[in-house]
Amino acid sequence: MNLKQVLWGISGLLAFAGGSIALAATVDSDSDSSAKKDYLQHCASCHGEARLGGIGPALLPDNLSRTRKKAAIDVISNGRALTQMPGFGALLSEKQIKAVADYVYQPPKLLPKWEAKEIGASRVEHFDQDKLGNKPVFKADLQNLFIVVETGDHHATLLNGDTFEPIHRFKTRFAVHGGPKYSPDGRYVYFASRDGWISKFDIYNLKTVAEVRAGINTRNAAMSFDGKTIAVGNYLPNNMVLLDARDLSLIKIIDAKNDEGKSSRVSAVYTAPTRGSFVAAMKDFTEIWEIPYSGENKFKARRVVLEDYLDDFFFNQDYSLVIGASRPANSKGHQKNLTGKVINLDTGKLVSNIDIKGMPHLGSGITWDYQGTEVLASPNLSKGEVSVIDMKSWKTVKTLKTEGPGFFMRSHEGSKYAWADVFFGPNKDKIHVIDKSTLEIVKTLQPEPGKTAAHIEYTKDGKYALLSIWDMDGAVIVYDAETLKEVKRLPMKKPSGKYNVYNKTHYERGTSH
Ligand code: DHE
Repeated sequence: MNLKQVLWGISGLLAFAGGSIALAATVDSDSDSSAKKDYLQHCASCHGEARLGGIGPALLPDNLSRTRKKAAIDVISNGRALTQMPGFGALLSEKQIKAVADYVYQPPKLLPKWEAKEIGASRVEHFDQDKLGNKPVFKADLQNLFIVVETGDHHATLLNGDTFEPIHRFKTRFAVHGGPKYSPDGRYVYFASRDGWISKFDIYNLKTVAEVRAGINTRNAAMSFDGKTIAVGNYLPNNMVLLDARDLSLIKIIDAKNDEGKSSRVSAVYTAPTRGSFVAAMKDFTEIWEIPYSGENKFKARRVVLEDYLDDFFFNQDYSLVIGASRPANSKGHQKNLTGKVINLDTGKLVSNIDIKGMPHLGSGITWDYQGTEVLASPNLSKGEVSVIDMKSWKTVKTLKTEGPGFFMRSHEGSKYAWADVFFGPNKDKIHVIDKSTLEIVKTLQPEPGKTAAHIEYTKDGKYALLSIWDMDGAVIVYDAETLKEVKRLPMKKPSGKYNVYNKTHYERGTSH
């Protein structure tokens, strides 16, 4: 072990201070540039000397892939509103600020390690869960609660789904992404942040009870059907991390490495409740992996080798098929034109092609019954259309023209409508309402001109649909799902997703799981 490795090891020893982490000193002897000195002097106390994050987010190229350098320079100069990030414009020259930005976009000389030791050291139990009460400290229908993620200032709101009154607002980790996952009884909710933090929140007691950092750059987390295990899919390191849902202690790290020794980023991991397993999508080799969470092969990955890459997918109702957006095996990384494929999850064999071009967002697909068959509707990230596919013949029943590419779709068994947003382009402030029985767009709403309107979630009974106005000065708007009239508007800070306890824990067909 050389000096650098020793120092990386030391940097992984995390000390908790008030729920945030402080990284021990790391020195990279090869680089003593002035930018690095400025970084160590001004940034390291919050972002970690090894740039792995602390009270501020990790500043490694992978973690910054969604932030343009120009925006980063602006944040370093002027600070970030509603966070603890101060501006350094008065302290550092423009040249120094640009050099610090260049520095944080450079890959580190050694890939940071995040193994059992680092995961274990990051874990904290904020409360003794056995000592917390078993009755909610508020009155509401516990099945009709919503968690609303507010990405604007990294908070979440617990919302009463009958009165639409906020019950509690609390801080989350920086940049929570993907759907938070509920325990089967709905008492706990688990959040995953892009920087790898998994936080367990006790809804009954309104407290974050435990946290662990399961990776450095995380995609998402899935909850097992029995509520016992959480699987975390990571880009960095290339692995899946299984955690005990009770205290977030580490069960197992599964390296995403194939037989040839090639390693892959894990695009996403989902639960397949009827199979008692997690299913993970691999970004860098043409495989999907299934990890049973019960039975004799518990936690042993089964590799399903495919012809092409499949990094975003959806399941049929019995979880025997995955319906995915596929990239050819010889393609490199990101590509604009994907094709739809239906794959048998047991054999990895192609069942059917589906006729969707562009970038179908099948992970956001929903299903409903239509004229004696079941159809799947998927938005498209690069084209203004929604595809409706027959799940028996796999033929396209209809392609609906929308006012631009969309991100999310939603419906509910109790509603005759499905909603499709227009997330990208000049019409991002519009949202379409589709009649599920005619497959026609029957209404296009523009709830707040100029501001992105996206992501619907229904109440437990399907009678109301909640929409996000995706803006710092944003809102959650409650619509009567029948009349499509606005019922209430709740101011929120860039609300992204919202998640209804009943719909999620009952795997409602109209929502993501
Ligand atoms: Fe997401 C879910 C991937 C960008 C907001 N997003 C998911 C899931 C995946 C995914 C795999 C399902 C995980 C789950 O819920 O367990 N998202 C990706 C991407 O690959 C992409 C395009 C690029 C990236 O950098 O990751 C991407 N996503 C975004 C955003 O830019 C969004 C709009 C804002 C943000 O928070 O980063 C965004 N993604 C969301 C939301 C969900 C989500 C709100 C949960 C949807 C749900 O209702 O379940």
